[in-house]
Amino acid sequence: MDEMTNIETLQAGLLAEIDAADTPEAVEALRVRALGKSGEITALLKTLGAMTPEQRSAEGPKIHGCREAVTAALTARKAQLETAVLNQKLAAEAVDMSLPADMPPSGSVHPVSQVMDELAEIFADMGFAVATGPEIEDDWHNFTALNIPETHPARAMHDTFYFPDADAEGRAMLLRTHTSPVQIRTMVGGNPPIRIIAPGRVYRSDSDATHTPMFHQIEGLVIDKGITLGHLKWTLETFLKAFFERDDIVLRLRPSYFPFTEPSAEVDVGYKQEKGRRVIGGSGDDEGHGWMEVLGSGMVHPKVIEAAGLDPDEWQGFAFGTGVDRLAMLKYGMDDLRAFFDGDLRWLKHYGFSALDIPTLSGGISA
Ligand code: 2U9
Repeated sequence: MDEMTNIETLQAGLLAEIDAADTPEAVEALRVRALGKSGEITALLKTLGAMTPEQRSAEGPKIHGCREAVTAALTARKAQLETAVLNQKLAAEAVDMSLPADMPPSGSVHPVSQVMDELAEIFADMGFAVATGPEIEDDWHNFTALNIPETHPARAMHDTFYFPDADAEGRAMLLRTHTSPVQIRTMVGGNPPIRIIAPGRVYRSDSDATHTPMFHQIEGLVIDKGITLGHLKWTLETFLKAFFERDDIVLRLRPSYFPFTEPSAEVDVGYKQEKGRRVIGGSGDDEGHGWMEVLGSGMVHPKVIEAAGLDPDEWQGFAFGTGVDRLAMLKYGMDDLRAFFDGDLRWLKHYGFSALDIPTLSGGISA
C-alpha cells in the first residue's frame, strides 16, 4: 500500500514536471532524473530483484506501468517542444523575397544556352513555335516512324543507348538519338499546318575530340500544303543570315541521303580564310574561300507523313537539323567541344554571356 502511494506520487509528480518543462533540454534533464542510471524509476525497478515472487507480481506491473507512462510523456513533450523550436527558427529566419538583392547576379549563360535562345528568337520571328519532348524515347518514335529500317546502323547497340527493359507495349526504350521524335509526336498529336523547331539534348554512344555522348540539336519541321524545296532554301538562308548576322551568306545545297527525307540535301555555307580563321560569308567557290557543312535537310518522306497519321497526298513538308554545339563553336570561335561540358568556371567566365543580355532581333541577336 505504502509502495503504491510512493509510485503514484512519483508518477504524478514527474508527469506534472514534464508538462511544465519548457525546453527540450529541461525534458532531457527530467528523463535522466527519472530513467537515467541512478534515476528515480530506475531505483524502483532495481527493488524488484530483492522481492519475493508474490511481491514481484504485485509490484512489477505498477512499476513498469509508471515507467511506460513517464517515457510516453517525455517523448510527447520533447516532440512538442522541438516543433515549437523549429517553428520559431523558421519564423525568425524567413527571407523576404521582395527585398532587392544586395549583390548583382553572378554566373553566366553557357554559350549553348545562349545559342538556343538566339535560335528560338530567330525562328519565332519566322512563325515557328518551340516544341519539346521526352529524352527517354521508344524505338517507334525515334526510328520506325522516321522510316529508319530495323537493320539501319544507327539502331545498333554501339550507336544508341538502350535501356535494359522494353515498355508496356513491348517497344525498346532508349535515349533519343535526335530530336526528330518530338516532330513525330507533334504530327501525331496536332493538326497541320505545323511550323516548329525542336531544340534539345540528344545522345549517341560516341566519344572523341569532336563527339560527346550527349550533344545539342535543333531540328525544324514545316508541314503544310504545297511546300517545296524553295521554301526550305529561303527559310535556311533567312535563318543563317540572322544567326551569323551578315547578308553575304551563300548557301550550297548538296544532294544527300537521310531515311526521313526525300530528296535530301546537305547545306554548306561559303567561308573565307582570314588570319588563320574561317569567317562565314561569300561564295565558297571564290579564291581563298571554301564550303563548310552546317545543316542537313530535305523534303519530309511521304512514308514519315503517313506514319504520323497524315495523308501525304494532302500534306507536304520540309525538315532540317543541325548541331547546336557546333553552331556555337562556329559563331563564337571556340575550338574544343569537350570544354563545353567540363564545367570549368574560368572557361564559363570567358565564353559565358550575361544573364541580362537576352537575344532579340530588335536589340541584336548576339550579346
Ligand atoms: C521528321 C521528319 C524529318 C530532320 C533532319 C537532318 C536532315 C540532319 C543532322 C545534322 C547534324 C543531325 O546533329 S546532326 O548530327 N540532321 O541532317 N535532320 S533532316 O528530319 C526530320 C525530322 C523529323 C518528322
